[in-house]
Amino acid sequence: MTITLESVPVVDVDPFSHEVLEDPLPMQAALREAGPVVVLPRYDLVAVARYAEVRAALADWQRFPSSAGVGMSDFRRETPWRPPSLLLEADPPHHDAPRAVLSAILGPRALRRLRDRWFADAEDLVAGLLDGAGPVVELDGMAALAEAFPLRVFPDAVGLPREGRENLLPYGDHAFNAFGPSNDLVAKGAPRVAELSAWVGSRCAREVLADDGFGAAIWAASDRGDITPAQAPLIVRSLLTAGVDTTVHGLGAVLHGLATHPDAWATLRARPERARVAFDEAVRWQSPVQTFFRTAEVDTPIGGTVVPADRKILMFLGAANRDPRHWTDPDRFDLDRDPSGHVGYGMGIHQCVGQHVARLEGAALLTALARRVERIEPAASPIRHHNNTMRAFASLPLRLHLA
Ligand code: HEM
Ligand code: OVM
Repeated sequence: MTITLESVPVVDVDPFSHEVLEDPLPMQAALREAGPVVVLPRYDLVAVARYAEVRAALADWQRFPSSAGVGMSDFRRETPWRPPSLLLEADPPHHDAPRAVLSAILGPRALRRLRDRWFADAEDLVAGLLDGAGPVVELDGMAALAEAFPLRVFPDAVGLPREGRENLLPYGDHAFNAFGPSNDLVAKGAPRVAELSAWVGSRCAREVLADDGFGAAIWAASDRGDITPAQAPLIVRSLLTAGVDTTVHGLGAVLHGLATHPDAWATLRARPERARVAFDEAVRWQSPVQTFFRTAEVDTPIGGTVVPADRKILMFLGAANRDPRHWTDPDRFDLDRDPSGHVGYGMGIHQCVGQHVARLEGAALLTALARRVERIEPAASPIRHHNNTMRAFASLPLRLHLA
């Protein structure tokens, strides 16, 4: 039996309101409980919040393509705020070559040459904060660690010149807001969009990029004919858009998890090789990227309901990652669980191509901290940063008891 959209549960919630962005968990539970498919009348949207349906839709790029945009805006009817991403906002066959090029450049094999340097950089960052201090150090985990570390290693790895790096976080923040509705968060970013876009665009050129970074490797792929020279700068742009804010808030998530779960910190201290699992569990638990949209290509059933062709579908990755139908004790940050299969990096052909970079940053920073910190606890309540797509922190006050 199939149900039409007219008879699915209606949930009158604005997922992009400040109230929900401050704490999305009650809304996520309500959406999961309402049914496998719900309608959000506020934006006349179809939404999916259960693990099975989110995962299945993400895996079905033929019926749920990305080229109409993975935000609320329908690129078939509205002009995107910037030229679409050649990865995120593309379908096969156009998606294939850019994806293959970035997968090789950001894959585990290619990252091996960065590992030692990033681990040493993390030790150095932590030493700068802790040497000569103690036995107790208070700091803002966002500014001092979660932002400082990616900004120290990632732009260098891309081969970006120093000038203007302070633009990276504001640009990424706006890009992630722009997947949502044109609300106050988008309006807040609007005055700087032209300036930030011009800066990012200028940094994608071959001449400004160091000759040994990810950026140069993308341009080298165009020399080989794997991609065209016209595609290269847009693929560099993907790194500059998706590569910084994501790991900043991923690191914020894992620091928050470890500070609020002393048993998890004890496990990490005893077994620092668990750092990667800790980071992945944090990506499941907080889901730094909360949502992405798809568009139905044809009338397609989801959980027994036919979603009509051309409808935008809001996929709640964060809700799926806490669905009790799939996860045991989903709200618990737990280093003893196997978080694999979570959809915090997506699933299918668009699954995060930068996930090995993100994990390496997580492993490096956590390993350095675990060496020197006996105990970590919240020094005050975290302050959330509201973004239409990211679950983010503005500040994360921490108290570190040195080993
Ligand atoms: C794709 C999350 C880090 C670059 C994605 C997707 C998610 C995601 C959910 C899937 C989008 C979709 O299905 O529509 C995250 C999270 C990160 C992270 C949670 C950190 C914890 C990074 C980093 C980079 C990056 C460090 C770059 C170095 C990309 C790109 C895509 C992508 C280029 C598009 C891939 C494609 O469409 O084939 N990411 N990401 N991400 N991510 Fe990440
Ligand atoms: C991109 C991209 C990929 C993933 C996330 C994202 C702003 C952007 O290719 O530009 O968010």
